[in-house]
Amino acid sequence: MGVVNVTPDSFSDGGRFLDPDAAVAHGLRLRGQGADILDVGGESTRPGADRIDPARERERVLPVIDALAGESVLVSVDTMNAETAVAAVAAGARIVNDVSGGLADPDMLAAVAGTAADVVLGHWRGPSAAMYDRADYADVPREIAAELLGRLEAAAAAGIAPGRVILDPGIGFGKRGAQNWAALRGLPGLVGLGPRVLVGTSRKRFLGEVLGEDASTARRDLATAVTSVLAARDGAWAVRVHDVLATRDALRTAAAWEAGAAWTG
Ligand code: PMM
Repeated sequence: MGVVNVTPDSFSDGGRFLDPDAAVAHGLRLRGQGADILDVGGESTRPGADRIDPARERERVLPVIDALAGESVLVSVDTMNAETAVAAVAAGARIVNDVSGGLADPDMLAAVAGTAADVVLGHWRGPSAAMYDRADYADVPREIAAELLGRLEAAAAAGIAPGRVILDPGIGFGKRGAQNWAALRGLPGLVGLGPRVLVGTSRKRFLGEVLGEDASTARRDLATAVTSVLAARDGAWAVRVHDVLATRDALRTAAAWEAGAAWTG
């Protein structure tokens, strides 16, 4: 899954693709590099970010989704707003990616249920502006799994069958440093719950902490590729990344390693 952020303020690529044509061109480039899904978002979720007006969010994402879906791209919309989700599906998105797992907008799950879209439910403990206040865990993987199971049940109660759900441990959301590594170590358990699992480590702060805080974005892309390969090895259905080429190369290399003598290219 390649990231297309149509925002002025996302932490690693804010402002680069605010113009719809630039965003579409970027998305098509990512598809050419091997992305199977493009995740289009109009609201930054970086720590401390303020919420934006949903109408402004739709102005940003709908033309980009429309154009990419018109090029037969499988598009997801990264939104916590039910109205934006419904409008995005009408514009051609086939996955609603809600990092809040349907908690930020009480109308989200019912809105998604009324569409044919699949839904990503992320592990989340509160809005970006305050997300670290609730980063208290006795057992990180167990609590993530329990809370995501709760969201899966809420989705089912709203009319979304489990087969339409993709779970996401929400790396960086309400988790500090080592809590993110604990969440990743818990991936096999999360995968064991049944639904597909999506993992997003791309360029996040916890990678910078491992590499040294002054690590360049390019070095975080290398660390992203490594963590994405390990997530895939542990059963992740998809990985969400900014640098598709690096992760695609890493995944191919790992697949050749796995294939051994059966490798055919
Ligand atoms: N991370 C960001 C945004 N959206 N969606 C999912 N499903 N999982 C994530 O980990 C995730 C996400 C972080 O923001 P960015 O777009 O600036 O990288």
